[in-house]
Amino acid sequence: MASSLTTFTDEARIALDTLSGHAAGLFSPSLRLGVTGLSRAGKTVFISALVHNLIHGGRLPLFEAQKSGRIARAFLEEQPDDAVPRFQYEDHVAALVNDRVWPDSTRAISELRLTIEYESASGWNRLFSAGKLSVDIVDYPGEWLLDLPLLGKSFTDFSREAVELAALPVRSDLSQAWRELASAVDPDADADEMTARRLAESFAAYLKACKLDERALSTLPPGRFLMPGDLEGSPALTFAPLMTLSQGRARSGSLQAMLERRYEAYKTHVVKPFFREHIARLDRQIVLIDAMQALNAGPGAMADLERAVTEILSCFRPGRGNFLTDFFSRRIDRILVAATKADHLHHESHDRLQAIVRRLTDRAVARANFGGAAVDVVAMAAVRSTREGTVKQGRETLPVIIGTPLKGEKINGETFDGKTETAIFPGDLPEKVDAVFDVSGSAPDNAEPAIRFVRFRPPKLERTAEGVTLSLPHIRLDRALQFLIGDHLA
Ligand SMILES: Nc1nc2c(ncn2[C@@H]2O[C@H](COP(=O)(O)OP(=O)(O)OP(=O)(O)O)[C@@H](O)[C@H]2O)c(=O)[nH]1
Ligand SMILES: [Mg+2]
Repeated sequence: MASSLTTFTDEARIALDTLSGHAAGLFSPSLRLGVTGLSRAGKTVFISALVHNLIHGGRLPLFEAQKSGRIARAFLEEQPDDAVPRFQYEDHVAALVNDRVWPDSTRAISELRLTIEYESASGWNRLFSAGKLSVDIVDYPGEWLLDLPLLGKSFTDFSREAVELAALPVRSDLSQAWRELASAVDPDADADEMTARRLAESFAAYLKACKLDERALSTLPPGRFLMPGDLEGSPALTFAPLMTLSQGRARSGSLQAMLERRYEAYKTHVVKPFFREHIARLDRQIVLIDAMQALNAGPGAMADLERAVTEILSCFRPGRGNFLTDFFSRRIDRILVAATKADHLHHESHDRLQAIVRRLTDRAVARANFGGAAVDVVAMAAVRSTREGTVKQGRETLPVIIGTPLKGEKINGETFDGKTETAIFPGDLPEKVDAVFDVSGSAPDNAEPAIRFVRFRPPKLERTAEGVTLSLPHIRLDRALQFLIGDHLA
């Protein structure tokens, strides 16, 4: 009798919670939008440009609600999560608009609430909805996401995989110092803090080296070794995989036992809470990729990028039987894979870039154990730093892009001062998509890059006759917005 009573109250409480959650949802519907990508992919610039364009009524012809004049107002509100740092929108926009410099790198999670007041397109919805949507935008490093697969791996699995990957030809030179150190370590020796620290530091140095520009290799876990956030130096980060493992269970008090415990602590105190508190609550997700850098580095780097996208996708919408499924409280129903920085190409190449991203994403979707969500791709520039023109060369007319290269950028031996505008012929992307994925084919990794890549300063914003600054120019940001939130403003 007593036990059925408890069951009843429990159930009632859950039902009540659901009901009140529902009611709260009715009065102020909200949508959690995750923005991720590996470091320097363009997350901060994307969020700043998205918010700036919505608040300032930017030109967004492909964003239906804006185009049809149904958006009354968009403004920032206090975010719902008190423990998460706020996305410093004002600072980032000031850098972009006033100083014409790119915002500083951000190394942790942050959040911003943007509320949109709109008029529904259908009379029925107008009657029943408040015409208000709060979008909670969450910016977090892709490096942290790539940690999720660790939840399903023991310290032994983790060590074995790390050792295998480190020995691959693409990584063996970078990992040599760590491998030498690790092979001299006896897992059964007494636990020693200094040994643990030396191993962790050496392993982290190897992971960092993989990220160097010319290698352009994607990330390996543990993600916090590259992006420690506020955990730098803590015991949960002072571990490393072991080269040799003792047979059976590690002796209590041994080095292996210590590292194993810390690896488990990393999972418990870092990976799990991050997943539960942030990823599991998302409704929509955009994954930013720097396809241009990978394209320039060759088919090997493209294959590596494809692997990273595969891993990222399989974290979001795990298929049945995956250990991650249990953690999700909501279901992500739309994912956009976006290649940013398309303003480095002439518009004739934008569709080609999009076709390349589509191919990469299709292959990743097919390989990931993945079900259910709608996936789309876009080639865009959240902030367009160039305009287009043509240059006559002999009889030929070449399409060029015009912008102000950053101070110190070089092209053909010329070094730029950060003030002078320059026209650059960026080169074309190959018409045939296959060519950029063909590892065996004609294009070796050290071939001349397809695109001439110069980094430009953010654009100078036009002002109206009344002196009002216009919103930040972009390429296809509106298409991204339509896919990510458009249906919630219908
Ligand atoms: N031309 C152009 N460059 C861009 C664009 N978006 C990003 N960039 C460049 O890419 C760099 C990185 O962009 P961020 O937005 O800071 O990237 P992030 O993903 O937030 O990087 P972390 O905070 O370091 O993880 C910028 O400093 C710009 O140089 C864009 O739309 N156009
Ligand atoms: Mg950032």
